Amino acid sequence: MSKKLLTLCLIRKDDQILLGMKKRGFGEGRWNGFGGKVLDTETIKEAMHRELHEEVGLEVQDATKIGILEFVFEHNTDLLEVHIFSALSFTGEPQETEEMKPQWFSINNIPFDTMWADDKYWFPLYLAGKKFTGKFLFDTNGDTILKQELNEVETL
Ligand code: 6OG
Repeated sequence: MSKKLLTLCLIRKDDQILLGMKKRGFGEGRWNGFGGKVLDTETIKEAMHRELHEEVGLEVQDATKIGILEFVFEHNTDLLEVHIFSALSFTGEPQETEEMKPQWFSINNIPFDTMWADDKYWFPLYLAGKKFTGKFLFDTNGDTILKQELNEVETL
């Protein structure tokens, strides 16, 4: 297995959360938080800030790590370790970029049907202010979860 580190940042304002429609590449056609691969030259947190700026033009000051999830796809030797951050304030205006089209969603109306299948399991923990770790095995095309494990944790 070769491990790849990625980031994912979720921004919440009152009862709304900001998601982006991925316009190209991995996860195209799905709503998700903002993030991407951690470069060799940066820390995970630096990558989170860089990706947030590149994908939606925002800066956050108060991001805290809330989860670490591992994803594996059947017949694939990559293990994606995604570090998930939550922020409650930001500066800048959400901007559509080549990669993402941002939109605010009510936390009561999150578009799980057009998101990665794992999200419906861990979003309730995120929205309840909990921290978590988990592992998901997907089928080859990423539509179906074959095996999963999700745990609430005190610290990460
Ligand atoms: P780029 O390839 O665009 O980064 N990501 C996932 N997010 C969720 N919710 N579920 C998954 O299940 C995911 N796999 C990857 C991490 C990809 C972005 O997508 C996230 C990154 O933010 C399989 O550089």
